[in-house]
Amino acid sequence: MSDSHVYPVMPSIAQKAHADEAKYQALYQQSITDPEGFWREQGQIIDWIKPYSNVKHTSFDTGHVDIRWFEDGTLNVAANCIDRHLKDKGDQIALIWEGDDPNDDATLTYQALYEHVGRFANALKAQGVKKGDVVCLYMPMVMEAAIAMLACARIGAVHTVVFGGFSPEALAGRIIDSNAKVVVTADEGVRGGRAVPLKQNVDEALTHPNVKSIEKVVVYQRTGGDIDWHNHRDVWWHEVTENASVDCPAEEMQAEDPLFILYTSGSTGTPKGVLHTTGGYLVYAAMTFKYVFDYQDGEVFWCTADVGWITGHSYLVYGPLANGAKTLLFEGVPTYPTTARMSEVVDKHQVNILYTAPTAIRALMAKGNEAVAGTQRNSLRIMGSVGEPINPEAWEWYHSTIGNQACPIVDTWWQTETGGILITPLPGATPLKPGSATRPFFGVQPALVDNMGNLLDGATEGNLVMLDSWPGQMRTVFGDHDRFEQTYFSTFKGMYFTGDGARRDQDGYYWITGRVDDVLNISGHRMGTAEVESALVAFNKIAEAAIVGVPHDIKGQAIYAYITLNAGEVPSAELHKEVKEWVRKEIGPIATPDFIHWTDALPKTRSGKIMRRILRKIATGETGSLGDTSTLADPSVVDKLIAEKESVV
Ligand code: 6R9
Repeated sequence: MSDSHVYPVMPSIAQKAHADEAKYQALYQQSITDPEGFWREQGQIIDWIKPYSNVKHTSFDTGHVDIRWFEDGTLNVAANCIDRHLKDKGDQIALIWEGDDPNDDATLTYQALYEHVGRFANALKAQGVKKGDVVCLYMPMVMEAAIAMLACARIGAVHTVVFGGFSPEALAGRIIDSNAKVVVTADEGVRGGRAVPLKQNVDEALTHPNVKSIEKVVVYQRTGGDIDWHNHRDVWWHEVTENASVDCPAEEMQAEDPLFILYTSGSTGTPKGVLHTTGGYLVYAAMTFKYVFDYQDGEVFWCTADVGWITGHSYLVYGPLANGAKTLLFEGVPTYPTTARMSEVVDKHQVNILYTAPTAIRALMAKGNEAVAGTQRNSLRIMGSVGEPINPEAWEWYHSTIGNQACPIVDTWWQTETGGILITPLPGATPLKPGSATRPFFGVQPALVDNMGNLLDGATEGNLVMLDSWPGQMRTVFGDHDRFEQTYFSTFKGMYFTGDGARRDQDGYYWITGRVDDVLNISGHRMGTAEVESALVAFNKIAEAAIVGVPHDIKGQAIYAYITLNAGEVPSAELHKEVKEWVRKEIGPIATPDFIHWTDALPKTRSGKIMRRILRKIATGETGSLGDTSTLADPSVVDKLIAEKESVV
């Protein structure tokens, strides 16, 4: 990479930043040579009820994976995100809400947030929720989503947020696995001018024969649209909070008590319940928020992610509020009602820090200057990117067009499993290279290994692993510790395997190349090929299916589905539609196949394994480099597939 592509640190940013280069180097060194001492100090970024004496107790040894941080300390997350700011910031804004309709907005001060959370926490208790119970949140992007998360944290209940775009079937699966006692939802959500039937989806999910744990459904009235009502089970948010006391003591939690479960897709099986705990998660979310976004008192921070994803947990709610920040929650989509909506919101609320995803940036870039029409965006100081690799063109456009060439871009690499950002620039410390997530955050030890697990030195490419733990790391797969070990610690012994590949350049910068397992990244959303395949084969006309990802200009990746029908069924435009509808219903719109390739036979080895490598090449048209096909049970299927590709839509 030539120097012309390096953006040096801006002196104006470095001057007042929480960390400049010298400080980054010093703190990073300390964090690696003396992790105990480093985190003992940094753990003070939050308030503890009972101070910790043990800092780090972690093992990545297969068979004995055990991760504990600040183990003997106690604290409450909601008290850290709200109560401790009341004295100095009670009348300052905590939450800014921007509705789907540009005329709808609202704010809550820290004092008002305290009251709302207290009331809802008491309401949850009155509905029978106790410390340790799981509460499922299936919410639109309204302030009540954040309030409900914090109310759970306040009383020691474990929340599991399910993205409002998931289907009743997917919601049911998560309720069953987590054994949730209560669902909190809204009558309808609103996105891009359209209503999303959340309550109806909950009703449908709860008819699933294996959903047995739900006792109550709390419904927030967002639109007043028509919904079915079940008197024995359903209660209105406004009714249960009406007479509830504001006063709700914050439960004293152990550092390793669960805070939340968040389901995410992997390369095999059903989505995994990623479990995060209380102390380490909050320390890590708070600290990364402060340093990565260089948050300065009074600034407005806008993370465009939905609360249904980890980014919404760590950088819409917990990280910002733990720092006493002003955090903006947006109900809508970046291009509604106008292409310039994102820029308009930046101007309207004078956003200082904007955190969004490459897929949104590429969608706006495709519209050119329309995306900034009539806006200034002069309030912006720092911009971030997350969710997938950002291509240098999109980076440059984001930098010049949205950011007026005035803002450093932090390309933050991390995962649901990591709880917070692991590889990232720091605005006041790191020279930027468009397309590179750059260097590790404090306490993070990335490494690259070959397929045998040998550590690779210097400028090279390989599988991205972590050699040691950090406080925000997931602790287990909910209810299945073996699966946790199998998934993350068995591929390369003694190391956490991320599932991503990466390149490291001569300056030690990391360039994430994407997943090396069977996980797709569609518009920054993770989707396991196995998950989509099992939804497809559950359709009564489908015999077999294989999914691969193909490059897509805006979404990053698109879903290409190879489908074999049952005997007697014939492909048709009608069936094409039916199949897509089916997947939307089974998982949700984000899993809908973009291309369907009807075929009679998939390329299989003699032992019956589908050779995805070949399917990937055929789907992307790289048929000149198919590699060895001699191990196929029937090599002639390859020519057939190539010929069929002509008619794929
Ligand atoms: C936070 C989040 C995790 C996967 C991860 C990787 C991809 C995320 C990235 C990135 C390149 C970045 N990913 N950030 N790839 N550069 N800055 O997205 O969590 O939904 O669990 O996805 O997303 O492939 O493994 P999650």
